[in-house]
Amino acid sequence: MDKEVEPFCRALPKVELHAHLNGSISVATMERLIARKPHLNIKHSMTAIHKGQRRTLDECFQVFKVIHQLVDSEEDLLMAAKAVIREFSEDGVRYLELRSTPRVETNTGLTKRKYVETVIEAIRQCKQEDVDIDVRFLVAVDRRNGPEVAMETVKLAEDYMLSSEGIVVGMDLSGDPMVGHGKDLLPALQKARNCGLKLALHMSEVPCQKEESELLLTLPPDRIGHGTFLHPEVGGSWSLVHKVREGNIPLELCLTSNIMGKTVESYEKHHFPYWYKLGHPCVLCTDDKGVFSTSLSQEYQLAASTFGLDQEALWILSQQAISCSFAPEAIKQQLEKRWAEHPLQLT
Ligand code: 6MZ
Repeated sequence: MDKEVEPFCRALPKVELHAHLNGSISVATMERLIARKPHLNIKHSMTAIHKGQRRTLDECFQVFKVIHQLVDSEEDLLMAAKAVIREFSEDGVRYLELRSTPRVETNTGLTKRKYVETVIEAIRQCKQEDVDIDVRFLVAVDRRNGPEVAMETVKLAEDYMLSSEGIVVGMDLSGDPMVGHGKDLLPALQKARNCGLKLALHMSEVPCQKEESELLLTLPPDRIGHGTFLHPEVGGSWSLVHKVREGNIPLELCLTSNIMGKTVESYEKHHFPYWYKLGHPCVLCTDDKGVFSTSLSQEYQLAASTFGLDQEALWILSQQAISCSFAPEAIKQQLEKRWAEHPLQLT
C-alpha cells in the first residue's frame, strides 16, 4: 500500500473500468512469478516502471512481452488474476472491469479458450472467497494481430458472454497504437457489437490516429480508452470532439500511464480538465497499475492535487463511473445503493 495516498482517496468506494490484467500485477505477485521461473533470469526492474521514471510507449510494450513470459500457464494466470482482483478490492475498488488478451502458449498447453476460462475461474473463486468486489471481464483484441485473429476473439467472447453468467460483458481493442489500422478490425468490432458485446476501444492514444478514430466512432464504441489526441488543441479535430460529445461516450482516463508512457508531457498538461470542464463523462482509471506503479486511489489523489478537485468532486467522479460501466442494470442499482449508504457519503 502506498503511504502517500490520503485516507479519503483510499476510503472512497471506486469503480475501475480500464485495467489490463497483465499490466496490473503487483510487485509481490511479480516476485512470486519470477521465483517460479529462475531460468528466465528476469529482474523486477524489467517488469515495472518505477515512480519518477518515464519510458516511450514502445518501451512499455517491451515490458508486456517480459511479463507474458512470466505468466504463461493456467496456474500463473489464475494466481495473477486472483491477486490483481484482491488488490483492487483492498484499494477500495468495488466494481472492476478487467481486460485481457487471450494467448496461446504451446510450452504449457495454454489455449485461448483455457485462457478465457481461467480468468473467469479467478473471478468466480474471488466471489466464492467473499472478496468485496464485483468483477466483469472484457476480452481484448490486440490490434497487432490483424483481422482474422480479431474475428476469432470476437467469437470466443460471444461464446463466453453466453455461458459465463454475465462475467464476460464486452471487448477491448488495445495493443501498440503504432501497429495495425482500425479499418481492418471494423468488421470484427461490428460483429461484436451486433451480438451484444459492449465495446471499450483504445482511441487516439498517439497523435497519428485521427482518421482511425473517425472510423471507429462510426461503430460507435461504448467507451473510449485514453482519447489523448482527440481534441483540436493537440492535433485532433472539432468533428471528433463533437461526435464523442454527441454520443456521450465516456472516456477512460489514465493519468500516470500517459505521463510514464510519454504521450502526455506532464500531469498539468493532461487532457482530463479539457473533458471534465465540458461536463463530459470522465472515468479515472489505472491502465496498468503494476507496470506504472500506481493504484486507483493514487490516481484520484493525483487528479485532486493537479486539478484542484475537492472531496465532493472526487465522490461525484467515482459515483458517476457506475453509469459508465458495462454492468447489468440491477448491478448498477446495487452499486448506487452502496455508494448512497457509504459512511463517506457527503450530505
Ligand atoms: C494499448 C495496452 C496498454 O492483455 O496481456 N495494453 N494497449 N495501450 C496501453 N497503454 C500503456 N497497456 C496495456 O495485458 C497486457 C496487454 O494490454 C495491452 C497490450 O496489448 C498489452 O500487451 P494483457 O492482460
